[in-house]
Amino acid sequence: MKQNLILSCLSVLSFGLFAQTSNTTTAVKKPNVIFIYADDLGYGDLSSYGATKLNTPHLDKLARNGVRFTNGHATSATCTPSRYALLTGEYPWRKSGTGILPGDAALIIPTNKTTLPILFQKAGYKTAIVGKWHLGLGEQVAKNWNGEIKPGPNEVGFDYSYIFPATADRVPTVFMENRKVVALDPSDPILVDYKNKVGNDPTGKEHPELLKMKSSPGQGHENTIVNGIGRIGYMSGGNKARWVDEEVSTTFLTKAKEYIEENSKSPFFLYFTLTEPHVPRMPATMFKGKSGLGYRGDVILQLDWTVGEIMKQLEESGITNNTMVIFSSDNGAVLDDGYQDEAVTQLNGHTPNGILRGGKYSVLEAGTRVPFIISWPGVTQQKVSTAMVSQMDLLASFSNLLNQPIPAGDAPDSVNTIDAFLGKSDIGRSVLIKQGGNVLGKGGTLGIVKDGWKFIPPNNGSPYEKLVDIETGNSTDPQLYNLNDDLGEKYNIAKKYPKKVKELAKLLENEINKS
Ligand code: NG6
Ligand code: CA
Repeated sequence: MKQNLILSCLSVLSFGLFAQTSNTTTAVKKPNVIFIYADDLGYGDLSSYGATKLNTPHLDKLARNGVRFTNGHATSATCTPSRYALLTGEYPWRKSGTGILPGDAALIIPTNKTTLPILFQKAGYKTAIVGKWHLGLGEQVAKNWNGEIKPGPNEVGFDYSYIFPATADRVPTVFMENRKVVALDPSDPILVDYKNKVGNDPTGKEHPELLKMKSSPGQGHENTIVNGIGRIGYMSGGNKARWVDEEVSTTFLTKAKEYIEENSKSPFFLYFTLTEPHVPRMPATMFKGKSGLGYRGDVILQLDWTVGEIMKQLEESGITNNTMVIFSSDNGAVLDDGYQDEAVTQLNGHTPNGILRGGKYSVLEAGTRVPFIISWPGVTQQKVSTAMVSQMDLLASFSNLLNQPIPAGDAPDSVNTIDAFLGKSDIGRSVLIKQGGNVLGKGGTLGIVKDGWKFIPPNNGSPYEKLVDIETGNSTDPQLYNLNDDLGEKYNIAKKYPKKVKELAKLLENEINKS
């Protein structure tokens, strides 16, 4: 009781604080912060980013009211490493084991370092994750899914978690609330295995006739069938706990809205990580067929609607003006990523990655340059910003904004770019390293950008990922592009500018050796 009183006094005291940003000193309130993370949404997938075949009014409104970045980045071209960097402020390639994780992986986020949510906790915030996790759970691969599983999100800074463990195409296809599977019947325990079949559930390989959405050949989505969809990995039991894909997104939305409503009186940080438009794309029934572009288009419309519902909730809770909403994606777009869902055949001229070259998995721009929007009414400028910003820099930037120092050694690669994030400056990072990947999560070519010049060192990786029909950016030749004039990376000018090549090659090497 006494403690509660002290805590509430403290939070009243800390409600108004002075934050010193790099160029300006401004008195700011502690805003609520909602980070909305799309999964595999490309640079050209929103109408505010030039899409003409899809209309995304809610995200467009957010972009109009805030800062829309044209040079905003995930660190990596796949999910796990981008999310690792966002939460830890460390380039993922500094640490092994940060590639795309299977659904039974152990937690890869250190529990003794400052993470983005821990920073918020220290600044007096309540914190939550609702949505896709994909950073591993527990201490080891072999684990009992029927009891408490830790460490996980609750051990790395989230007071509350309502997640699914990995990706929607991976078992176990269940929700977890604060370390436990939701709606688990103890008499029907869950078993998960990524190597050998467990239990008697039919697999997509043995029974393709049971599938409501066919898997693409050779992409591995042909193991246990859940809700008529073949998954990566094998699972048995937990029948009442298994999700219905059509309800995944609305479940997360409901949980996020509840969280906002319940915490509207205290500053909170909500990490709201949607699965759209990652495979398997299975929109809520009311969105099926709405876009005319197949389910990939439909789930993007649903994603946009979801953002609108969150904005409505902020209005209803009376906290619109004191809430910063950040929207981005963990990597670029892919069409056929494992299921025959008409993403390719119903594309109708839509360009998911806009004018960018490559796509998900690629070190070329479309791998990591993504939609990035920040809106905080009355504080962020209303503008389009060309500042180079990275999701990894949110940690150091919030450290600055909230006047909450980061202990030495933590978040080593995160740079304070708060003025760029708020639209007060057009100068973001000068240097950024980008990480490609391959379809199995291995490898990952690094490229470097400095002041608009981009260099990709020569390497022996495959130049083309046939399974997903995407150029990777790998080449045995050194590649140099001037993104200021050639955002589509059409002209390799390495031969013309050997000095630039040398400078960037050295810089990349130095950055890599820093760890
Ligand atoms: C790949 C999967 C792909 C998708 C991806 C993860 C194959 C051939 N492809 O390994 O379907 O699940 O991993 O996507 O297995 S991510 O956005 O979460 O990184
Ligand atoms: Ca992703």
